[in-house]
Amino acid sequence: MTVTIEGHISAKELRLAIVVSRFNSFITDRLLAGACDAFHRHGGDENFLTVVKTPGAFELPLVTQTVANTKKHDAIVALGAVIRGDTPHFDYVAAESIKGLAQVTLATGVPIVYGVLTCDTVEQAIDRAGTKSGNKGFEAAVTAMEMAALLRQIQKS
Ligand code: INI
Repeated sequence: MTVTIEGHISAKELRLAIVVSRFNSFITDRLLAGACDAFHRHGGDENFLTVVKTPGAFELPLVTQTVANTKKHDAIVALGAVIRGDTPHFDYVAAESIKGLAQVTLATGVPIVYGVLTCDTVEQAIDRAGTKSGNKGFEAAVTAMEMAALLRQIQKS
């Protein structure tokens, strides 16, 4: 018989950390609001939610790693907004944040969901932070719920 393992989407008893960068805070505040909204709408307990703020997206990997190593959270959502400017800085920050977070999730075994916008324009970022294209923070929090449940299911099976 085939065994199919899938994570359900619920925040009940989920210990969630959200690590969010302050750079481009007019966008990241919206992502944070979306992630918190998802957590509460799916039955999350305020006492199980931790929010940690970093200066920019470049700092997300180290801070997320530090949070993950406390082993106090079932999943972590990393939120940020990297918006292209006139210099190659965008490429370095975007590349390092995704590379670093991918390393942290594999090294710690804690599900880390990448909710960092990488956009060419401010308009694109606005679209993804609660207007035309939904809210990436909300989506990232839902993915974190599924990943936490999925890993738990795999360990139980
Ligand atoms: N940080 C961001 O989160 N988004 C950006 O768009 C950005 N740009 O373009 O400069 C940015 N830079 C700051 C960076 O994350 C670090 O905080 C900084 O370089 C200090 O290490």
